[in-house]
Amino acid sequence: MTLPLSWSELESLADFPRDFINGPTNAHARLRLFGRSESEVRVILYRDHHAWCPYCQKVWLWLEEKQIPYRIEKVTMFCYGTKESWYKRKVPSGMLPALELDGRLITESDDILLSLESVFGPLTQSMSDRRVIPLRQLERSLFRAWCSWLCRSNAQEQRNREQFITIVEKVEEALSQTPGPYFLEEFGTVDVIFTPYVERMNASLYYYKGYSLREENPRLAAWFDGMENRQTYRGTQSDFHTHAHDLPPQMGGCYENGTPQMLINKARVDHGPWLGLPDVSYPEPKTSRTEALQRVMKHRDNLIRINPADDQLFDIALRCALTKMMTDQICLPPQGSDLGLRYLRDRISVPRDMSIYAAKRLRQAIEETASLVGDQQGTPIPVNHRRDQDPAQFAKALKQA
Ligand SMILES: N[C@@H](CCC(=O)N[C@@H](CS)C(=O)NCC(=O)O)C(=O)O
Repeated sequence: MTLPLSWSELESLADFPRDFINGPTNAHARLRLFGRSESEVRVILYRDHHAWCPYCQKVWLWLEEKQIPYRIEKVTMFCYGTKESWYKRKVPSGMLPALELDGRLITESDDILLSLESVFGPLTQSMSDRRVIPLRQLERSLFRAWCSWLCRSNAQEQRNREQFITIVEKVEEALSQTPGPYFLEEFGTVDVIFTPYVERMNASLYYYKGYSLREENPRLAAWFDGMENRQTYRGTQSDFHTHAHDLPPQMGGCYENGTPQMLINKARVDHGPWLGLPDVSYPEPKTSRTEALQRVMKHRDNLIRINPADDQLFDIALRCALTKMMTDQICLPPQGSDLGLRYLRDRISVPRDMSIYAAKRLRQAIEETASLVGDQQGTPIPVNHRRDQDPAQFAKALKQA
């Protein structure tokens, strides 16, 4: 048993310099320049605070791939808080994403991409290319089949599953038309359009239906691997835990089918071990623990303040978990801190807070530390809303600091 490191000792281990503006794709930047000058910015992307909105991910990835200088304004989604009044004046429906291009406001993600490509050129292929249009339609068919399986009650479970798998076979067929991993010869628009929901399908069907999209379909597996070779995708990529719990309020509910495999998968996503889940397959970067530590250090006062546990108790418990993560030494947290630790474990959001491997390392260290003192779980994650993640709460805690 070891004593927890102090905050200053931890600080000295949290050396993880990053350039949010010109470096690799990341969820924290408010400005992206790709080495260009700020005066060249013609675009503002309005996307959601937590990077949960799938249509925002589509536009985000497109801008990153094309390296268009842009500004980012973050907006609250209805499911986790109150829509900013400045945004409602701009977009009365409150819907995301929206984009300003040379001061002109555009909504609807497809219209946004069409406008962007008319000014900056297509991302390899145009949205209206004759080979792209049927693939865009296929993406919508896949989306509808997924919604029917995931979000309707289990009365027609078998039929909905079969319908989904029939469309997945069409996707496999489409992917097999070219030798590389992507939909067409080269990476392009179609891959960006498929990304947000295929990522969410992989996570949600694993968790709610015991079906592993990525493992059961070789072409999709190769496509995911191809996507993960791209820094742009890695920066926007989420994980199973985040999606399993961000989707229910966005989709109006997700139905568990209760099969033995589903129950095993759910337990694994919620309680670990998180390394080895089929939500990522590129090798773990050496910096994952340092990244996790650096992100916690940045927000530590807030994390302690909003945690349901007593501040002093949680301060020690959190340092125990971070000590475990950084040194691999067992560090006994105070009695009764298991609940607060697991509250935090359940609220690490990827890529909002950190990248996928950093989150896995942090969750693992928290869980191993909590399990030394008990098996109390944190307040259950709500399914009808996620106001436990209201960014205003975080901002309020920041002001009080
Ligand atoms: N057809 C629209 C759909 C956009 C959409 O459904 N946006 C959702 C989030 S994914 C939204 O903004 N909902 C309001 C909210 O959640 O605050 C598009 O392609 O942009």
